[in-house]
Formats: sequence, structure tokens, C-alpha cells
Amino acid sequence: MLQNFDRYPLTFGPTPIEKLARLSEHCGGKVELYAKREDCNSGLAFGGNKIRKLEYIVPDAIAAGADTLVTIGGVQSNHTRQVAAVAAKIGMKCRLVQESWVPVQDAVYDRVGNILMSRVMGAEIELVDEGFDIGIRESWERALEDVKDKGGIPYPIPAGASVHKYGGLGFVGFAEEVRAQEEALGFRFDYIVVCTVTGSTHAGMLVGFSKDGRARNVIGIDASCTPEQTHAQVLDIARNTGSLIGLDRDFTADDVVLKTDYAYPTYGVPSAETNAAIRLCARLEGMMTDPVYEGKSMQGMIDLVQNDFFPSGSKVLYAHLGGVPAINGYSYIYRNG
Ligand code: 5PA
Repeated sequence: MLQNFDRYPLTFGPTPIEKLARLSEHCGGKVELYAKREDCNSGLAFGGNKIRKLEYIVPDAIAAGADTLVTIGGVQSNHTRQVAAVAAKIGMKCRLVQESWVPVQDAVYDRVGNILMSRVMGAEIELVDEGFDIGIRESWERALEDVKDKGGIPYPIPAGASVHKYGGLGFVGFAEEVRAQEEALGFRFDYIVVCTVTGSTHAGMLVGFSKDGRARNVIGIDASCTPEQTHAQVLDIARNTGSLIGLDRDFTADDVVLKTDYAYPTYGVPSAETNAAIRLCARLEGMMTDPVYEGKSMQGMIDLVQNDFFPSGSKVLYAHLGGVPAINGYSYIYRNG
């Protein structure tokens, strides 16, 4: 589906799929759970889902003659850390706008994890006191202007690399990769579970899996806590990505399956149930998830299994999208494990 697009390799190659045997058993054994490890996809500062997206964006940045990647996220954004790593790798500068998207503050919240790594990798960081919003932000537009004013050539990457024209392509590639892995495994996954916030991960998968009739088998777990905006953004990106790759079909709101029961109490703040899911998965599988994104999709997947959302015998693929470095910003919550 992606043969007409340039890809700048930043990942190790296809990501491994592993069976979560003990977690499946714990959840009753009626459903087989697997994880596709996007959290182990690259040597670039711990990798994660943005690296796959950036593989299709970097060729455009190079072609544009840019010298500075400019992007935005929260203080513990995984996306900004991955853009900082990619900028270092390709020899560009990096300018990051980090807004106060999360209301709780651990003593070291702005010193550890993702933001620590972005600083070490040489990104120029501006902390801005604005709340959560997945849309286009004035602070980011100001940063683009500022780079220009100082004689640089900025390349704009929006939050989560999502509403970028090529933002959906990386996860179309994910679906193609899963199809090839299914051939080797000798079975097909019935459902794919994905954490959804800025939307291009989910949207790319939806487009990619539509090729074999599984668009609605991509189960998004909202972690934005602004689900209407996220749902609309997924649909927009899916439509744009579909027409970009010349797909002969449109997508409707019903194609975007988004579960909205797990993002509470708000973006970036884990509930007691999210923390229970993080600990359960860590203790049964040695697989770490984070309190902002993957812990919520893990909680959602476990809850859906336990409430028989997936028919007995289903094979469910959990897309582990990375994000664990942020857990360092939540040290007080996990001080006793
Ligand atoms: C993020 C996003 P989308 O934004 O593509 O919907 O992906 C959601 C998601 N899991 C899921 C992890 C680990 C993520 O980092 N992170 C954002 C960030 O700034 O890090 C874009 C919000």
C-alpha cells in the first residue's frame, strides 16, 4: 500500500510479536492475548510509535531543506523525545514546545524520563504554561516563526506527528507488517487494541487493516479524555491517508471504534484501575506500561476481555506503543511498587 512513498529507515525492522500467555490465563483463558512490541522498535532513545511515523516524514523534511525539526507535546511527551532523537540521528536541530498538559506534578516531573533525554540529545526546550489540546497550538506556531526569525529553516511536525500529511502512513505499514507476520504464524488476529490520543496511530491501522476487512477490528482505547475531538481527528486522518495512498473507499464515523471508558480521571493521570493493570501486566509478563497511554489501553483490553467483548477463541493483538520513560515522572505513585 506504501510503494509510492519514500521511507527513511529509523527502526530495527519488523517488531516482534509475543504471546502474553500468563496474562491470557489470568483473564480466564478464553481469549489469546499477544503484544506487538513497538516499544522495542528502534535504538533511537528507547523508540516508540512516533519513530514509525517519522520514517515517512523525514524524507519530506530533508527534501524541504529544513535544518530544525519543530514539534510540541506535554512535559513528559514521548513524541517530542522521539523527534529529538531523530533530529540528532539525521543531523538536524530540534526545537520542542512542552506544554503543561498534565495537572499532577511529581517533584521531578520536568527533570526525568522523556524530557531529561530530550535535553541530553541537545533539543532546545521551551516550557509553556498551557493545558492539554491535541489541536494546532499557537505556542508551536510561535516557535516556528522564532526559528525563522533567527535564520533557521524549520520543519513543522504537529503533536504526535498526527495531522501531518504523511502522519498516517507509518501505521498503514504496521498493518502490512502484521499481515506478513500472520502468514508466518499461520493464523490471523481477530482484533488489534491500540491506545488513541492524537489519532494517526489508530487511523493508519484502520486504513491498513481495511485492506482485509478489519478496519472495525481495530479497537482504539481513548487516553485523551477528550474523545469527541480524538474520534473526529482519527476519522479525518484515516480519510486523508486513504486518499493519499489511492484507496478506493471512504471511511465513516462508525469505522472508528473508540472505547472511552478508561481515560479517566483525565489525560496523563492514572486511575487506581490503570495502576492495577500496569502492575498486573508487569508482574505476570515482565512487560512495563506507562501511566499516560499504554497502562490505559492495557486496562481497557483486560476489562474488555473480562466483559466478553471479544468472542471466545479470539486472538487479540495489543499494540505496545512505547512510552515507559514517562513513568519516572510518577515516582511517588509507584514508590512501593
Ligand atoms: C502516544 C502518543 P497517537 O497520538 O498516535 O494517537 O498515539 C497515542 C500514544 N502510546 C500511545 C504512547 C506511548 C504515546 O506516546 N503520545 C503523544 C506524545 O506527545 O507523546 C502524542 C501525544
